[in-house]
Amino acid sequence: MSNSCATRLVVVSNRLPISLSRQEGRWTVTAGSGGLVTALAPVLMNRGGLWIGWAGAAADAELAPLLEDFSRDAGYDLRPVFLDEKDIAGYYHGFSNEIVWPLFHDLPSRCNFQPDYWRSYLDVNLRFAEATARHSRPSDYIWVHDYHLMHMAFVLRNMGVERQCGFFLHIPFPPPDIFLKLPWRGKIIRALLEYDLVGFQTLRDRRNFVACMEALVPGIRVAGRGNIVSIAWKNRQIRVGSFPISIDFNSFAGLATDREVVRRAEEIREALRHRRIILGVDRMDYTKGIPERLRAIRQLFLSHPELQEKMTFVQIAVPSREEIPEYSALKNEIEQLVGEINGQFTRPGWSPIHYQYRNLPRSELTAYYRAADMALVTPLRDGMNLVAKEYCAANVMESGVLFLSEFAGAATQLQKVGAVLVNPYDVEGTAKAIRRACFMDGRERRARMGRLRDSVRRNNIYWWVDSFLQAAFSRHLDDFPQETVDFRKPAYE
Ligand code: ADQ
Repeated sequence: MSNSCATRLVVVSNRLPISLSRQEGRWTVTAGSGGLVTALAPVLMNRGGLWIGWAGAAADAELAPLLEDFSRDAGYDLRPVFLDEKDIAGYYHGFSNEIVWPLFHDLPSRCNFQPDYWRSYLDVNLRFAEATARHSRPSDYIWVHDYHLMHMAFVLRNMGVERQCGFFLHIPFPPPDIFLKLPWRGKIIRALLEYDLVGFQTLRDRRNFVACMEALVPGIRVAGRGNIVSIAWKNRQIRVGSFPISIDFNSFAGLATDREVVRRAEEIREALRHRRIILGVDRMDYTKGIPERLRAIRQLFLSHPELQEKMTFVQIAVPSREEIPEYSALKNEIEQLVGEINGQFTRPGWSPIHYQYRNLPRSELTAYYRAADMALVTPLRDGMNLVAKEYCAANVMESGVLFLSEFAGAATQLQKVGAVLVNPYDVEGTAKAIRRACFMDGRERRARMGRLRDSVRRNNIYWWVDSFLQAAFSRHLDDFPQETVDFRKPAYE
């Protein structure tokens, strides 16, 4: 493997890839477990790279030695950015999650356009830029993640710090008629143009971004077609592309064949008396379409009473952003709907809906994926949606059916290979699609799931990192020295 690439990767994201917990009055640090960490850690580890982000609630003095210990074991460095409660309220809950999140998910009526939030966003982006300037060197490649830090490259350049900078947006980018509602629209678009490469989940997002830019920035020129286009602006070339994110396929598929997970999946099926299981797994968020999905389930049992007692819908929701009033209102709405539907249909020994509001360990979640006959992934709008891909990876028996919202980024890739597309707003249509799938021939189900799994296996998280880095500075993952494992080789399949 080539050792020729001298570029060090510096990842910047809102949160560091760790989780902090306090036990008996002392903080402990463990590695984070998300897909982004799994994909980027080997690259960082083998280059001695760096990750910059907010560490969570611990104080500066307590944190430093913990991060040093973690870095020694992980093989890459962590540098914290410190945020206080005011920052979290204004920049994180405020600008990021009460303005950008709803607006970019096409829900402007949920936005709270408070001017103070914008000032806090700029202030925190400045602090991230200062930390990046302090800890990076000119030859580094800075890869900034997500909507919390859209302004960072702009601030860096204003500080006179020259670095190659790439940005990836994990959520959708809205069309001009939505984006133009943002009071700070011109500033955000111009700030994004300070990156050298801007990556989106889908072609649609990239096109929306280009359309907004054309509406707001006079004098730009767009050249090229296909996945990556080039933009000429003020003597600079900016590249803009689509890079659909994915999961560590082998890790999910491997876990699904683990003896404990197989046993647990069987236990779940037995507990639900071997009825067909339809599964929903989401962060508790109004973009995920959970109430609409529950109404589709109610419609299914109303229109097809013969399916009552034959199927159970399991909804697992992980708590999220509970400090924001919209999220606690959503939780109440969902709990009320679950109560109503269960009250309407429950019979001795059968409840139509099993609802869990908690974070599950990865192995337990995988057991549910394995046990489920169908997955209902029906967000109203989603950048990608990793649950859809995780369900396919864990469906090692290749007998499951994936229902996927046409408004999830994942639909762009998965509709062609076997996902059943639904419009989440169409409660009757979704109920009909579920009923049709109940009678889907076993061969068709296996053919669809086989194709879905092939697609996710090929276009996995390592492929995603590789495509972005290749577009960023013509490097493949293979160009990073790799000493321990070849993480792209299937370990067992
Ligand atoms: P999210 O909005 O968080 O991500 P998603 O892509 O579905 O959405 O990822 C959710 C993750 O949470 C999955 O990995 C899933 O396993 C996990 N999860 C869900 N419920 C859980 C539970 N009860 N217990 C434990 N884990 C649970 C944002 C964007 C997406 C984009 C991703 C990645 O909104 O569109 O796909 O980033 O770019």
